[in-house]
Amino acid sequence: MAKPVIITCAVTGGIHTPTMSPHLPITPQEIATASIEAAEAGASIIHLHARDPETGKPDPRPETFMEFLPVIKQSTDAVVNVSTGGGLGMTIDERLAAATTASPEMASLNMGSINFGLFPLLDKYSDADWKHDWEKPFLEMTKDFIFPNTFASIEYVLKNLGEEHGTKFEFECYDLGHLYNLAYFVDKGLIKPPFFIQMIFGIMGGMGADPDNLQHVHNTAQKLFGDDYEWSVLAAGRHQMPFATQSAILGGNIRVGLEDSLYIGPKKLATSNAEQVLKIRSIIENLGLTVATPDEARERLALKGGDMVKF
Ligand code: KMH
Ligand code: ZN
Repeated sequence: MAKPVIITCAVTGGIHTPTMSPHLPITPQEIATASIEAAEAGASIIHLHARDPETGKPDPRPETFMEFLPVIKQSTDAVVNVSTGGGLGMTIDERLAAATTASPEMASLNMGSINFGLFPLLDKYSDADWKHDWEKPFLEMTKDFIFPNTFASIEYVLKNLGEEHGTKFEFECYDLGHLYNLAYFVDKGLIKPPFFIQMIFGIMGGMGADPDNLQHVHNTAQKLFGDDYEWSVLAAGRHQMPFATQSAILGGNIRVGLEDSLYIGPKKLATSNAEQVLKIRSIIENLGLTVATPDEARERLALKGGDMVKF
């Protein structure tokens, strides 16, 4: 029988800016509410970044995370996943600070360095549109920017967060080579099964959103890791729902949320994260599949448990 589908919802991220959607959660209260609604809609994992409440800029400060992490924990049973990707331009220690403070059940870990190009988004807006001064320069600088995730920094996170805190990872793979980077750390014994691979499509600088790419990455993961892993798919923008559906059909898990796409349909902004969760949930259930509960996700991913976190 097909395994229940684990839905991750990434509620705000560090890619989109406040001008792009009035529905993007910014303040701790908005992030908490969006997370609780997404969990109620069927997400078993909530992937979290923080933002400066005044400007909406990605914010690495543990104290900002601590304004919403306990609220989410007290109101839902969902697995809390703290990003170590942070916001483009942060140092590795800034990116790690919230997760090492909160000691969550899960955290993201980006498995290779890539050009991370957000600058094409600039074409959609004119100078009069920007709500905050930082938005335009932030998008512009990504034309000459590498998102650094070296072997040394990956090892640093595996040791200082994985080994020290028992936190398990959402391994973010934007390219085929990132699976081989992961395999290196598996061979070294620094990553132990079962591990959770997030295959990412449609980020400029990473793999394009072509269904053949998804099939090939999955085939490669199968050869490298056999039964040792769980896998999930996210695709950016308009590719979000089709790729999530393809993953569910192939036996994988899925990620949605406003971090990955601001839309619910062609030219139609999603009004909440829960709207996207409900949409993919309905597709999953119409395919004759079921949605995993947080405890099913915990068991399959061998997580330490919601009572072992520091928030
Ligand atoms: N923004 C996604 C493309 C992270 O937070 O570590 C990947 C991501 C990175 O979620
Ligand atoms: Zn993220």
